[in-house]
Amino acid sequence: VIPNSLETALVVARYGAEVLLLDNDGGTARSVVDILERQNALMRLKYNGKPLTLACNIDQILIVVACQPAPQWELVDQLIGTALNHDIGLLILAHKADLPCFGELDNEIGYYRALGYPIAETSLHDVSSIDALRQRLGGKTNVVLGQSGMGKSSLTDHLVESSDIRIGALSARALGRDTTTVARCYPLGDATYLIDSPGIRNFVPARQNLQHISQGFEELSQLAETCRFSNCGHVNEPDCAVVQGLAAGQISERRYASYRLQLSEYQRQKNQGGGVTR
Ligand SMILES: Nc1nc2c(ncn2[C@@H]2O[C@H](COP(=O)(O)OP(=O)(O)O)[C@@H](O)[C@H]2O)c(=O)[nH]1
Ligand SMILES: [Mg+2]
Repeated sequence: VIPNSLETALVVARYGAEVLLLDNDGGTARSVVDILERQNALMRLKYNGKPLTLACNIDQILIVVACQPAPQWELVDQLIGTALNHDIGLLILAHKADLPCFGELDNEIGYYRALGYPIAETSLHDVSSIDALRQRLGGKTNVVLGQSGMGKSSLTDHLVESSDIRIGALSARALGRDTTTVARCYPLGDATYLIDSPGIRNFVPARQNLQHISQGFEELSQLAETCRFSNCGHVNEPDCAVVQGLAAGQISERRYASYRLQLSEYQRQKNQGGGVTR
């Protein structure tokens, strides 16, 4: 039995060697029951530009988006790409469904739906939507990601408080001074975990090559098959099927702009010689 093992687990999860499972039977002593091999790891950049593990051994990324504050869809695209690159499951949460502006999400959500990504509409004010969400988290280690203000922490609190697990002393406490950067892992029972993430402005997508970027844009990749050059970057190459498809409305302007943004970020990181991580 390791005292304060939740804190230990947070440290270990964060520094990324492995994940500890907690046995919280009885709620007093917490023991480490297993140490897992690291299957995947989500990184963020530290201020010195070095990568730091945010969370590891993730089964499902919950991408939270709401109409308020104004959503940054490029971030949603980036997170979709991250899940696909890591071969981690993804679930897009169209959250705050109770807000009058909710319909403003329709276009983009509809676009993602057409691409085949799973979507759940949730609201803290709609118990059944949270129950349905809980079903989709079962047996998995889930991490909530998304821009600040989308409702990640309140959603996490809600799920934790309404779970059967007596969280009490297990409530994840911030680790010292790092309150804004630490991810917190909450057990929801039945081998289900939920990790709330802090601000992800410095979130580093694991993109080592251009394929990692195009993998996040399936509609673009499909068109790319008929580009003249197999290594076409879809910017100003001749006979580019993507640029033609854009003109023909087969890919949205917004998604294409998002692709271009990732492309330039990737080039910038590469020129700096850092930031590209596994
Ligand atoms: N109307 C509405 N507001 C919500 C909902 N979920 C969260 N919020 C609010 O959104 C704001 C930001 O929530 P927070 O959890 O701090 O977002 P985070 O930055 O993503 O962790 C808070 O004022 C919450 O009360 C919801 O389902 N409906
Ligand atoms: Mg938060």
